[in-house]
Amino acid sequence: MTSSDETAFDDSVLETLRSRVGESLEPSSEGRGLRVALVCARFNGGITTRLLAGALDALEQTGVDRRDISLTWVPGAFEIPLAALAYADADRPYDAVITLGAVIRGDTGHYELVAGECARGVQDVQLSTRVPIIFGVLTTNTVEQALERSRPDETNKGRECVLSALAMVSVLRQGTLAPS
Ligand code: INI
Repeated sequence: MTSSDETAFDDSVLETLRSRVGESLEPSSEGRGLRVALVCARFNGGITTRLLAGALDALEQTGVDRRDISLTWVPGAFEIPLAALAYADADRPYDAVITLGAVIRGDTGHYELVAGECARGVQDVQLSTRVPIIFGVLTTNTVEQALERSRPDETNKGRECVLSALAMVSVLRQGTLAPS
């Protein structure tokens, strides 16, 4: 979910904040030269393909070359972390992995298990490999909410995930956070 108008980041405060710290590591949305992997669940595919379309549009707009994008389809959200790990610890790891799925409470008795284990697995992979693994798995109460968060516009969760991926790759390459 994106910030609301009331709580969104206000760029005009950045200059002042920069002047009050020794180092300010700030995200970029430049995708040129980056290799990005997408892991997309087939379960609730009517929703996940909308997320994927939003992500692919954003990758193109931010300059990521089509040949630098790899896409893997997995059965459901529960399988996402394993595929993300395979990308993140490959011989030539991807710069970021974007995971896309939809877990809808109404559909399942084991909503908490599927959604919770997917989130835990994604976090485990990024902390153990240091490769940003972006959580683009919708967890909603209804199909309507999932449709709302996968609209083909600026609010599309898949699009938001691409910007998060580029942001994390860029800050992890700067200043104190850059690998020595
Ligand atoms: N997988 C999802 O991606 N979303 C769901 O809502 C869902 N439900 O409702 O159960 C779901 N289940 C499948 C699960 O992710 C695994 O693929 C399956 O359990 C096999 O391991």
